[in-house]
Amino acid sequence: MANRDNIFAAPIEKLGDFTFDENVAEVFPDMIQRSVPGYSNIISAIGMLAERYASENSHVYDLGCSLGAATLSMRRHIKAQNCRIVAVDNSSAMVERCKLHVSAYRSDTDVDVLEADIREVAIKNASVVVLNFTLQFLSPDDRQTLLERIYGGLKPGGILILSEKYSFADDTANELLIDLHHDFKRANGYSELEISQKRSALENVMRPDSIERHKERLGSIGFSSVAVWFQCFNFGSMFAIK
Ligand code: GEK
Repeated sequence: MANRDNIFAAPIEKLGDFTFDENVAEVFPDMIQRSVPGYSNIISAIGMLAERYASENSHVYDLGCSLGAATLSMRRHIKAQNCRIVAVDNSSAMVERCKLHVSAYRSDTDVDVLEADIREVAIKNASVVVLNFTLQFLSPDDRQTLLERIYGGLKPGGILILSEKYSFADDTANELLIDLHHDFKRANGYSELEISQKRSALENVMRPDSIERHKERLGSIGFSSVAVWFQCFNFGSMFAIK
């Protein structure tokens, strides 16, 4: 069974910014499952989309792979021959564990797990690129540059799957969706203290964009078909096809 996330359960005197360290990696499956509405559905659908879009002799990227949930889902589904999955994360604690998960099963699809910054990793010959709740941790300029590089590295007809927490321009809608997300966390056993401490820790490291902003940016970079295929409260996932 996954270790339970109680990182923010006791009062923390000096609450620093959230980091993906050893403590977080240890409880990550439980944390993300209880914090991100629809996470398991998204992971399953990433596998389904990879099955459709991964093409022979191409690369499939999982950028900000954490423990490799999307990588493993894609590897289970990909039928194309000679496809290589490249899973990247800059947290050594995550990468170490991800490598163990990946090596636990054999598969015809090879996986490279790299400890690297996704802003620096070369993206080429890609049929599928996954950014599953990772882009939101980059600065606005870095978001733009990375998406441009992904577009450049995708083969024509290739797909980007981009899952994010969203903000909403309408204040009432924004507050309601944030409240519903907090209800979701309460229902999953998080206390008021855990919810508020996590919110403060994330404040400086995660600044969500609106769905409109995402669509506008992807469109201006050149992606042709952009659509939200999943949304629950202020979390969702879109695809963008080159
Ligand atoms: C999943 N996709 O389970 N370079 C590399 N990795 C980074 C960078 C960066 N610049 N910035 C953040 N990360 C996963 C979940 S979690 C989402 C992704 C969350 C990594 C960071 O180390 C962490 O592992 C991941 O992005 C974000 O499908 O915790 O909300």
